[in-house]
Amino acid sequence: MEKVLIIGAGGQIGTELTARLREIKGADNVYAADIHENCPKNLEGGPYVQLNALDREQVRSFIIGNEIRQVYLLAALLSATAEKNPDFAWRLNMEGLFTILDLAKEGHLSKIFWPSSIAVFGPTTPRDNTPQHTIMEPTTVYGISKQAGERWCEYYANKFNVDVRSIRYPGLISYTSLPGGGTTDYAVDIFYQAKMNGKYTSFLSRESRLPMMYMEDAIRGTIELMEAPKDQIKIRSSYNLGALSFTPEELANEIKKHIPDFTIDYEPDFRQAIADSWPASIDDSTARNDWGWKNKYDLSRMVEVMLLNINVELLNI
Ligand code: AKB
Repeated sequence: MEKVLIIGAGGQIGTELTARLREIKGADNVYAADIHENCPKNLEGGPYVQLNALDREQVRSFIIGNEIRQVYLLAALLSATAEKNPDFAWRLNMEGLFTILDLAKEGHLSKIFWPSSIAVFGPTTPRDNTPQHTIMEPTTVYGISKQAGERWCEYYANKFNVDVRSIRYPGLISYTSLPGGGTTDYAVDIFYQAKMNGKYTSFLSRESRLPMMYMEDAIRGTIELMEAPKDQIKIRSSYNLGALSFTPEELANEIKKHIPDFTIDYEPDFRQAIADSWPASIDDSTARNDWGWKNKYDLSRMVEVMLLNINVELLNI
């Protein structure tokens, strides 16, 4: 069993991915890494190491010294936070990637996962059913870093035969940990506010349609992509993955079916411009054809599961 390292394991994707990979591969084979000195509660149950994704030498010596063979590099600043700190966002989102790509090029790693995002698209991209290959002129720091990262992944795959695999994640919705600084975060926040206060003020307008996905689908898709035979992976930049597509108003209406008194109002802020530059829905036929991607959760099932499981105490941790 190849040893796996998840860098940025304490984030929204990382906590669930770590848990699932430990179930599949055995807890001792899956190392969680994050910037915190002590292991966060939700990463207990397997090895944990404090790593700074920007410390190239620290990351290199941990991977080589522990004979890690696969890396999921999740440490990144998301779209809204990145706009507030562009220099750091660019560094964090790019430098760690080169560290990992170089380790794979040198033969230390057999496989890499690196997350991209729908943020690689921009206002000139066709918004509906956005194709795998299309115009990409991102206008956010996050989007620019993800697009550049995609180009480098493809370059290392073509030039040095690096087995790098990637997904352009849409907004991800989950209840086990909170999202951190994205434009799609409203679609998680709304559940906590609905449960605690019965009302929500959305920072996106009522008609802002964005691609979204329930986390269980995202984790399953990520692992299926990583486990697929190498010759099925034809895209080495990043795969479009579609699932849901809804507006804040549509989500609120679905929540009202469970909490009839729930109300929503709208106060768009700087994140509106980011949302306006992104697709409304995604054409994921390439992923479906190449390695069999298929989402399972629709809007009503996702809302049902979220309302059943969210724990408002998570907000105080
Ligand atoms: C964000 O909103 O920044 C992220 C993303 C779509 O990549 N959730």
